[in-house]
Amino acid sequence: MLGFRGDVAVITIDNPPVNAGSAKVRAGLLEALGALGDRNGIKVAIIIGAGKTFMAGSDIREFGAPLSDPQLPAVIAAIEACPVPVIAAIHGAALGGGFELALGCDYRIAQPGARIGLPEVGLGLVPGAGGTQRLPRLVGMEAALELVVSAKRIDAQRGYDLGAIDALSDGDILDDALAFADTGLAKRPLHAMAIAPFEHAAVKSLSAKLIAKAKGRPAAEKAAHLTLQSLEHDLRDGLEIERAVFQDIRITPEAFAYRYQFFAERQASKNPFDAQAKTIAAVAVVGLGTMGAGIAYCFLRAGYKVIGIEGDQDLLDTGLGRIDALIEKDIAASRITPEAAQSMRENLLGNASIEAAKDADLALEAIFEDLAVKRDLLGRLSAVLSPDALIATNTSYLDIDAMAEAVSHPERFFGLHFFSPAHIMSLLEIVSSTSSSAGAIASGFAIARKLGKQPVFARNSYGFIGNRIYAAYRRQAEFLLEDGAEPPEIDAAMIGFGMALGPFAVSDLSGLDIAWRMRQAQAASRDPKARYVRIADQLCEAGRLGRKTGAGFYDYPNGKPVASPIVTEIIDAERRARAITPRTIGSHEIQARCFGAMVNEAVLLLEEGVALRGSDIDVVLVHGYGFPRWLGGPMWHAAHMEPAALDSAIDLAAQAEGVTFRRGDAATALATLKNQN
Ligand code: T1G
Repeated sequence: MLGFRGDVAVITIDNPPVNAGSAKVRAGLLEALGALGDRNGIKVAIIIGAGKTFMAGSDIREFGAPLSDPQLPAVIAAIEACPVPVIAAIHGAALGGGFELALGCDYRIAQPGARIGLPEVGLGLVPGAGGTQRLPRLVGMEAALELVVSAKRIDAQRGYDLGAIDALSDGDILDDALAFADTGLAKRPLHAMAIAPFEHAAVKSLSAKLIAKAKGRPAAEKAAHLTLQSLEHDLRDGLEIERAVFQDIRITPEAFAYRYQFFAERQASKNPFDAQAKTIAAVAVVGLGTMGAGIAYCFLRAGYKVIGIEGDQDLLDTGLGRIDALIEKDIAASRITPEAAQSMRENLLGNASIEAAKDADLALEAIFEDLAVKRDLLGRLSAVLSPDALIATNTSYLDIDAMAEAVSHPERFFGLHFFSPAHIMSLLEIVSSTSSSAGAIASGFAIARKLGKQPVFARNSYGFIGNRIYAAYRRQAEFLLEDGAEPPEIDAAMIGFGMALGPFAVSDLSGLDIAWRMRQAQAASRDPKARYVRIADQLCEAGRLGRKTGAGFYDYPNGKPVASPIVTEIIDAERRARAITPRTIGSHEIQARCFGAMVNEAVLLLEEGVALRGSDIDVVLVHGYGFPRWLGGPMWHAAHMEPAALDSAIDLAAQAEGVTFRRGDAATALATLKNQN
């Protein structure tokens, strides 16, 4: 949309909700720029976004198919060719192609909190419209590399400090851009700028560090190379090389998987019920252990009032100390300002009695994972709270229908399953009991949004979505132990698959006792015919609970994990007791069996209605369990595997489990995903 304010042209991008740079937007921009040439007396042009943001980037939905003209580089070239200086007036976000469009302008003015950056590598892409070529000319090679390869977003204030933003606007962005336009601007295209001199060795090591941090993914490597290469080409050649790399990489399976996850996250974030969320201002968190303190901190950071409750004064003091330590840590890391910390402290009350919860809009329990203890607390809590206050449990696997029986007005009770560490992990399972109301679940989704968490809806099931799939994966890893593989081999194979950590390293990190308690709780109902591995139980009985006790599946002589002869002896003894002749098991079989176990459990969760959709399961596994994002998630990866390879993986896992897997309707579930772009 082209308008005029005196001798200033104002071009407005208007494509709700985030002004994604669709084909229509690109055509509109080109038309508006073309019209400028026919208009006399115009001395400056401003490009601005309508609604809440400048331009969120190119339209990701277009990347799976041939891109229609005009493509973004052509629009940016038209900006650089525009006879008058062009100002990008940025509010909200200028990301990816949005930021590249702004880099094509002669000047950039922004609101200090506006977000800028090149997130492409985080989508398995490289910037495709000049980001790797223009940014080094503006901010220097090191800062450009950091932004391109890390895909991180920065606020415009930081952009201003780096030289990417010319002026900051603390008022109306258009008014301030008009004022800026009146300061005698001249054309200043970036292609005329040279890249400031830099220390080559330092830049090369920075590049290597950034690529390693991105797990060496192809997009990170290519983006780093393109950025470094900007030094060797004039801008025109560099742009052509960059565009060619972008066109190739955007249709790779990895890029498809990343885009799938992007949209899966947003779909999972939508409240599945059409109901009003309750307004929540004050939250009582009962139980301030590691999890409870982290959860309380999440609520404080999001601006809620928090009543921290523990069983006695000592426990309360310790719990409040944990919260304070989290505040101090974030101040030290400049993640929060001292002023924000102060208001958090003012919003935090501690009390050793659950009576203090009486005015809370939501009470959340994060106490010991024992059903009887939780039921007792929930009964007492529901008597203290007002009848319309919500009650949530942070249990990670216990039966929330059994808990709901202890709650008066059980429709207000639901699960808010945080992942440890609660203040860092993004995933939040919103769990419905059979009596949870739509309003309670809607409130859970509203809380997740305010906490900046990634919500996924789940119905009640042992372990909900994530822990149930992870338990199947861990069982399979333990079968592999009995069959002949060693912990380091299994962990290495699963890291080779792409998991952030191997299953035994995870057990040692999170503590073997958590799963041990889960198994003990299940003992009575366990299928006697099902294969059951006792190795982990024996480690727990021997006090080897993981890193926190200095030993688990591994020894930690100097804090580093090493294979343990004690564990080897326990494994050998179990093999003998089972009359299993250990055999060498290759990484391919390890990966296939572990993956097959995950997929089978995932499909069963869909069949049972515990998960609403396969993509939700993928969001859970990527956000909560370190499943490689570049594979999209277990369901997406399964949907795109060779069918024979998938069948073999599930069959291998089933044979090892010793029961016939209810394979579930894998074909339907996976076919649905396969057709998603
Ligand atoms: N393309 C298409 N749809 C998009 C989109 C995009 N770039 N960004 C958001 N949406 C949709 C999203 O799916 C959702 O749809 C709705 O907009 C609101 O999004 C050539 C190659 C800007 C910070 O990576 O980070 O440019 O669910 O819920 O919380 O070099 O959207 O409502 O149907 O996230 O207010 C680079 C991605 C692209 C930025 C706003 N850009 N977007 O957050 O809203 S690649 C990005 C975001 C590129 C060039 C390269 C966020 C946001 P629906 P939302 P939000």
